[in-house]
Amino acid sequence: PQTIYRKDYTAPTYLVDTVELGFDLDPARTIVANRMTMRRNPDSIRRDIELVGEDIELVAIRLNGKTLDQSGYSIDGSVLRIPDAPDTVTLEIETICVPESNTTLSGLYVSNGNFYTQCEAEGFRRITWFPDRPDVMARYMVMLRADKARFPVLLSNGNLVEEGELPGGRHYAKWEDPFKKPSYLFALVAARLVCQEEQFPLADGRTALLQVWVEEGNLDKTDYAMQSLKHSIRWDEERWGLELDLDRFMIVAVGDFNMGAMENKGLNIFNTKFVLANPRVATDIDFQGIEAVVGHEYFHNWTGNRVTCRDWFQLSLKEGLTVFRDQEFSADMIGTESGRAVTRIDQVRTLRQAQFPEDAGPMAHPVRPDSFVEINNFYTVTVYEKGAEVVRMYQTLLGRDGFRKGMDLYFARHDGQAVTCDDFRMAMADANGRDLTQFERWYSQAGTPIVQAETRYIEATRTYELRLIQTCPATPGQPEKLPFHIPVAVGLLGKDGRDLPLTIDGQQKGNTAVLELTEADQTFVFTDVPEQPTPSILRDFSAPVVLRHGYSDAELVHLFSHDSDPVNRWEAGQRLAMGRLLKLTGMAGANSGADALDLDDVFVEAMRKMLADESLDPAFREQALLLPTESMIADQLDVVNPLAIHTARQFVRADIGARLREELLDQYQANQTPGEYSPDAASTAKRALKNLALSYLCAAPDAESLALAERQFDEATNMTDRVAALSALVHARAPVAAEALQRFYDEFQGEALVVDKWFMMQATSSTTDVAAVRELMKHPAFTLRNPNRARSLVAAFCSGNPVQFHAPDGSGYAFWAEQVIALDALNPQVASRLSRAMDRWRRYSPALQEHMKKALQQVAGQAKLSNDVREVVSKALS
Ligand code: DPP
Ligand code: ZN
Repeated sequence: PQTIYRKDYTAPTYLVDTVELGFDLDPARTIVANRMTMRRNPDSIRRDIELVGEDIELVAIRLNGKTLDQSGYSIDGSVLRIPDAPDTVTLEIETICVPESNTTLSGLYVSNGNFYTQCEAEGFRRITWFPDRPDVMARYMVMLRADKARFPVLLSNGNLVEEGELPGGRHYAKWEDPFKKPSYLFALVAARLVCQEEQFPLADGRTALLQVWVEEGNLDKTDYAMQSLKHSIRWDEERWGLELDLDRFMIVAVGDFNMGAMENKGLNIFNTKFVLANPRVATDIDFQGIEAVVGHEYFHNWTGNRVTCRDWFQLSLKEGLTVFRDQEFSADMIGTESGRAVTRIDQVRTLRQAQFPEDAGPMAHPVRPDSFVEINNFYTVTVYEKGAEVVRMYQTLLGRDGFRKGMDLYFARHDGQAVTCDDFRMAMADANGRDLTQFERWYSQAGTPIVQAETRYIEATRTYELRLIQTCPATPGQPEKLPFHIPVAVGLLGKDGRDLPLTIDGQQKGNTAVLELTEADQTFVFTDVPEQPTPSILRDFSAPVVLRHGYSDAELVHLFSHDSDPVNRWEAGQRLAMGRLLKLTGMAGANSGADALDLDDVFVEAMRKMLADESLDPAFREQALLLPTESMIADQLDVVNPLAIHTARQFVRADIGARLREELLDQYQANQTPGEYSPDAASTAKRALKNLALSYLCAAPDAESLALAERQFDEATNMTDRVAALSALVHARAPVAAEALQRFYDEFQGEALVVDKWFMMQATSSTTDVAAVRELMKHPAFTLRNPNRARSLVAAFCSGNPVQFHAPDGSGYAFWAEQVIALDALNPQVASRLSRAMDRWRRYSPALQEHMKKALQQVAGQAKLSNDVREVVSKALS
């Protein structure tokens, strides 16, 4: 496969002004007629018309009305070239595709008998020949024709301009999108669907028609998506002054979908997982996910669609920015300071759980990658979540107002354009009169920077020195790194736990100072410091780095009890926990068992105090009591022993469960949410703490705790409580677990998203071994063809069940290889995600490595393999 480099970017040879698309939709044979008006791009050095196409049959091609025979064009792989074309042309192309056999879910495909499209990143070329690249922006007119009985609803981007009947039981609809857009934002839906709709007033006095389309039978699950959409529209108006630019905005839910959702102009297509919800079938986390993703896709209308990416290397331009926007939206929707802090803590957990490992593994890449084989492999936590951190750092450095000025300038300069990450950075710099040259390294250098902090208090001069030393580990292709521009937010706690007012260079900095670390080694001096303080460094997680500092337990307990910055308060607890978990992991590895393990009082008492502190938001207490995950622990170790990690973590959970039993029971009772279910932040927080208490109680499973879980399972009136109870029973290996699982399945077998939960819960239970997963795969409800289902069992096992996946005999890895190969034949994107489960294989014991390498080689040795999977496994092996 061919590697594509960012440095090789060249402008398109021809620009497209208008596209008229005609679809004669038939699952077995869809005819696509494409008429483009094109003109030569004065900025291009090459002269041929260049189009790309994939898996489509070319029927005819006409240039300015004249049919081209084979001497008029050439096809080389996926590229079609027409030499010697005039400066302006009308190009007409007729092609045929077969949606019903398109299992890749990219391009035009059929799901449950209905037509949908997915064109990002390069799916449009599977529909017609086109300059399928984001810097070609055109106006689209779309005519859809289909059988009326089977496909009563015909949708595309923009506005409906005409619809009517056709002979033979067919009908048509004509759609026109008033905005020019890149081809990846094209969409159509032809389906038997129903919708919830309403007219919604916009800030400028117009109204827009909002619709949420679902399959019949799901109309009782669309309220929350609709409400989230309205909140999103309002929030974008209020926080950023950005308005909906269309008269109509549609969300369509589809059960077979590779990603979470897609921001097609005016016609967002969503994985059902991020639309369908009611209390009976969806958990609090599902509701939060819907709000975030509805917001995310809606916010793309400005950050992505109106201003789009010049090329796919710039993906984070829209994704990092839009994730940042959806994060801010979710935080604002909660509205409280503590709620905002909890969303921030969640973001930090995601980074540590998924992005830091990516940045330290074979697929490490900069936020703006320099090369790729398959762009679909770069829809990553680095581009998305680290990209969002990079955007957040602008706001930290420039302040909220400065950041807004930068956003305004960005839109003023680039509305309607396809631009780069540099353009965004320049808008931020210019709007604020700042030099952000060095900041560019956040886009170009991969790897998680490490900031080492050393401190010194000089009593005689009442000064406090904070020395910060930054380094960044080597990553593939980048052996050496230059210093980053890192905002480090710092506070100093006095002995009474209160913030000391800060003075640097004679300037008052309040309680938190944002230091700008730009050198490899830099010392900051605080003056007028009355006593030896405890430093609270990297408040609010002000940069995506690893902070190292030799904190004593006493200092950590002090921070955990008092830090006014909730993120660092939480962080102190994580550090206390991680220290214990690492020590216990070492012991469990050496003794191969939990027998000799022991947990100290300092830690247990700190947790006890936190748990019972009713002055704190339950959501914060839940976060503070959550231990670092097994993968976060693994990330700290040179040689990973999954069983020892699991044993150590389970021991800590059980020990907390036993020793804090009274307090856990108290909180379990105190945080009940009787009455009608509501997914609001306060109720969600209570359920989270209550169910965390339940899971701790069941980690040291005594009969009473299991009875509590069983009762909760029986009496639950919402999915959050039901699934929490079931999960506690399953993970505790309770005698009733099997029967409860069966009852759960029987009750919810008609709800695909709940069946996914049912599979996932079993896949991630440490009692489920490979043989049991194979057994589950024979269940009539299982299929590899549906991405959600494949992820819920196969991927969940490979990525979320470390003990069984890493079974010493290598059976987990053999299973992985088999499934990657099977999935790749159906859906390379889903297969490629699964193939990432082996990313960190070099961190395991030599015996495990041997097995893992064999499995990787087995996949790499397949004659027929997608570029997607080949890129991942060859990078892992290289
Ligand atoms: N649908 C994906 C997202 O919104 C890709 N754009 O992030
Ligand atoms: Zn996005």
